[in-house]
Amino acid sequence: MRKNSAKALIKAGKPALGVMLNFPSPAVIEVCGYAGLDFVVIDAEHGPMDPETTESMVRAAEVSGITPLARIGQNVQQYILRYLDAGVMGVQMPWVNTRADAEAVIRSVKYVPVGKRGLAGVRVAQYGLTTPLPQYMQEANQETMIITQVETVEAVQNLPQVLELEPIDVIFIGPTDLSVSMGYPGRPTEPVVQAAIDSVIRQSLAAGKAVGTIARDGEHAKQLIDKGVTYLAGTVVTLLGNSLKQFRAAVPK
Ligand code: 3PY
Ligand code: MG
Repeated sequence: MRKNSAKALIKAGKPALGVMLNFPSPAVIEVCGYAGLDFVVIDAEHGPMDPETTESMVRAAEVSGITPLARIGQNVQQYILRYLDAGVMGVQMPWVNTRADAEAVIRSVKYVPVGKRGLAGVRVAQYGLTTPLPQYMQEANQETMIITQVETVEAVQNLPQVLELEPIDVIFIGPTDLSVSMGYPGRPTEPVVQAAIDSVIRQSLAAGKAVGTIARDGEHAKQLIDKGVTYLAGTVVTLLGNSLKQFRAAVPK
């Protein structure tokens, strides 16, 4: 199986800079890869990408050398499996509120003995043509990434139990949904929401887990790195939209 360079950075304690992409464009993934980003999250929670579209987007990631991950809106083994088999190298699962939710993700993403992922000679296994399946399974368990999201009050409360689970690579804080859950809908910069976010960061780092969240822009990414966040996800629509607005503003109508 291919090496997951974004995972290698995170495991080395170095920042990995990527984007969330919530529309189906292999070409945009190539642009992100050639721009030097470390990972792209194909956002099938908020975007329309099915496993077939995802497979084309994964090919674009492989061509341009960026690690493809998928955010998947249903914590269901058979559903997750088809994205993994298409070639995504990790799963970012939203709404992981309990230890049981987190354990279900692990079962779906990892093969035995860690989990219960179903095995076949699928695309990500190079159709079983290049590497014997037992070796491929070991490599896949090593290279795949698990990112679980904390974005509700319940998830914050249950964080200590989730942090005990070794196969989880990154605890990702979803500031927008957390703001809703805390009673400040759409206002993640409220001090009380920020305090909750900081507390999740501190607890996760203390437990030896990497932390991720949304970076609005490069400056914000640097501030987050200062707090110990190493999985930094911009969003293509925000970065592209802001750049286009600046371009527009340079030549007013
Ligand atoms: C949130 O802010 O709720 C997220 O899920 C970020 O992508
Ligand atoms: Mg969310």
